[in-house]
Amino acid sequence: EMDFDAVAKYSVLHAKPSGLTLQYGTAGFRTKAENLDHVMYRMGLLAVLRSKQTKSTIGVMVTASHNPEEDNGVKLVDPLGEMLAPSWEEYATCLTNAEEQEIQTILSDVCQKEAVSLHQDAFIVIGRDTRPSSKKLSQAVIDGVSVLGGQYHDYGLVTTPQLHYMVCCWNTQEHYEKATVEAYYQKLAKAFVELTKQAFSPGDSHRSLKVDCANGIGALKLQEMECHLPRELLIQMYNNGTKGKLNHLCGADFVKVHQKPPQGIEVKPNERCCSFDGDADRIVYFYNDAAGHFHLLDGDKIATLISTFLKELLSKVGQTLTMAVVQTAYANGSSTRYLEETMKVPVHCVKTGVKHLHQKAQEFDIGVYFEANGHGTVLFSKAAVEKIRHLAKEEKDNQKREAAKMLENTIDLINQTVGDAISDLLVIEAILALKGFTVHHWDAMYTDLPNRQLKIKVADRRVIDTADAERRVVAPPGLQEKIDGLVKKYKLSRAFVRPSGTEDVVRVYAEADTQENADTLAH
Ligand code: 16G
Ligand code: ZN
Repeated sequence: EMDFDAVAKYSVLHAKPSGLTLQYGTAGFRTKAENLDHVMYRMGLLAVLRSKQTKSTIGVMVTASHNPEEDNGVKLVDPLGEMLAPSWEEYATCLTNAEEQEIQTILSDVCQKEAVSLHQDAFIVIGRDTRPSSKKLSQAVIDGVSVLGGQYHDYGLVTTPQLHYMVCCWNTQEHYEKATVEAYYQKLAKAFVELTKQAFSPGDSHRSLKVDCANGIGALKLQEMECHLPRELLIQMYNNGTKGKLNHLCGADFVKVHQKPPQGIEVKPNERCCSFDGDADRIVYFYNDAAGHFHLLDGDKIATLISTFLKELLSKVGQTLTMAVVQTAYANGSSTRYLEETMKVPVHCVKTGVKHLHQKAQEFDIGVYFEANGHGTVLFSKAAVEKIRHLAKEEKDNQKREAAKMLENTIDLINQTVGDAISDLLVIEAILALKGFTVHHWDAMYTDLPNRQLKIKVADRRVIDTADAERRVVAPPGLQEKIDGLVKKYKLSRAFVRPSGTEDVVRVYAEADTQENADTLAH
């Protein structure tokens, strides 16, 4: 039975500001922190129902990722560490916007529609980023969980991907004892050391990497990770949150959008640098060349590096596992072309948002997915993992067995639940070390087409409807024809518009043979 009196009593303590409506968007709820207390409480309630329904541990993460420090947000994490199912996103929106007296009815409706058995136990794990508002907001989540009799574990300060990983551990029988942040570091460190065994030889000079931590949680957690890593990898952290403001003039989103280095870090020529975002689920690399020109190595470059590495290993192992790369419309045309034509790796394009990429990537033995903004990971099917683990143990041919072992360590180094800046960093550093690549070698795999992104405020962005993985507009009528007409005027050109899922704007993307043409086309 649900204790409706208690629900009502606590709802008053977490009152909804009047007139406020919010939507569970691509990344959960996100807005000014002061408007989120009731949302947190109600997501605590909903998480309990979802946990009872799935008979699994559910996660609640309090963060607004790359958004300004004054913002905050929340998202629910489903049993295997993946994003919340779409039908439940609707319940989340409905519950969040309900007036206090409607809450009970909505909870009852969800229970009925989803056949939630109320006597089932519920277990919720909670995490938060370093925003000043996060602690109090996560306490509101706990209030919601407790009022419906749910049990919980509060992980406190963790990166978003760490929380996703914990949820997955709790729900996989064999692994639930590994549901600690310490076990996460140990697993990654072990895989990294084994994978890079052949890369670092004694007396080697250090491979150094400068990391811009966006003044966020990534700084704390990378510091903890670093204690477990071999000394050959020298990580220097900047924007660690002791001085600067979260995401302010730094972080992966800043670097990607402004195409320049973050503040707070001195970038010497040809030095390898990278930036995390505010909750450490995104990473992009960058460097300045000898002439002082800035080079960005975004999610597309990362996907290319990783899939090239995996493909080489697969061919050494002599296995015909299916592999594909999943991108969005924002992927640079050069990356798609390089993957398809040079690497002969199939590429699929899906709608923006991690859940769409994740879902598509699950269709292959090995699915590499990255958004250009630096969010991504690699998924290995259960069958592929079993096959690779078996070969790593039993294969008689030495070379094949060694390649299988490297694949096995790569699997263990990757956080398959969601994009993870720390795990992705280690995968990239391992591959670069093994290949003896400098950041310049990596960058030279292909040359990005010049591109431009703009955002435009319109009266109602919802009048724009898209199809074909957001690459074509189907409404309002006539708009696509106009875009086609403009695109035709330039070489190597491509452009699309789509309504943002996180901001009240329309986004414009254009690429062309020169920066000037990309800019003109976008404008
Ligand atoms: C969210 C998405 C991200 C996407 C971005 C697009 C998740 C966890 N995050 O941050 O993948 O790139 O939205 O934002 O799905 P937009 O719709 O405003 O362009
Ligand atoms: Zn993020």
